[in-house]
Amino acid sequence: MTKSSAGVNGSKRAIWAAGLALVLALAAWGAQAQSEPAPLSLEVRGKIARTTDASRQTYRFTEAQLLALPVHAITTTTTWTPRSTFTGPLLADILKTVGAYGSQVEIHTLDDYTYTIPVSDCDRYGVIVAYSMNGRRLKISDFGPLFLIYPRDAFPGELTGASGDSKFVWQIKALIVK
Ligand SMILES: Nc1nc2c(c(=O)[nH]1)N[C@H]1C(S)=C(S)[C@@H](COP(=O)(O)O)O[C@H]1N2
Ligand SMILES: [Mo]
Repeated sequence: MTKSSAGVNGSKRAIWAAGLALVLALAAWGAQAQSEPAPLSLEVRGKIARTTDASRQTYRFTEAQLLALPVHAITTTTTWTPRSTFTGPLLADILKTVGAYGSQVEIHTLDDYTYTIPVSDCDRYGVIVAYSMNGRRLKISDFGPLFLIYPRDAFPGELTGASGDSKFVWQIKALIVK
């Protein structure tokens, strides 16, 4: 090999190495972004006695506030997940925090699904607003950031089938108390 061709090969290798490093860095960054749990937040409006905004319409929970509520667990199968342990605050504690005085809760999601449940489900089933499944925070692509969980395995007659499934609302962003 002559001196000049070694120099050309060397700089080609350097360009390849730089390209490879860039591709690896982008792949690592992509994997990191994907594994990041979605930040938690929740807006509650409607028949509520306490609010956090200037116009007194909305109680906006921050991630810190949601994580500060007592943590409850429900272990159950759902139509979409094998038997798993879900954790998060009781819906009842969220409603208590905002001073909710209605009888229904209309749930709104990031994918614009809307479903209304009776407040009485809180007492009957101990419904939780889960942010974790088996100790891992729910990603938006995996029912997160917040997933309404009922103890389906404990009430198979009432909570399985199409009418039960519709209560398992994921990607929750807001609650309207009616
Ligand atoms: N965020 C969100 N949650 C949801 C839904 C939805 O479209 N978006 N569909 C609900 C309804 S009506 C049913 S029956 C079940 C079933 O949803 P799937 O058929 O899309 O799996 O999820 C419930 N939870
Ligand atoms: Mo449904």
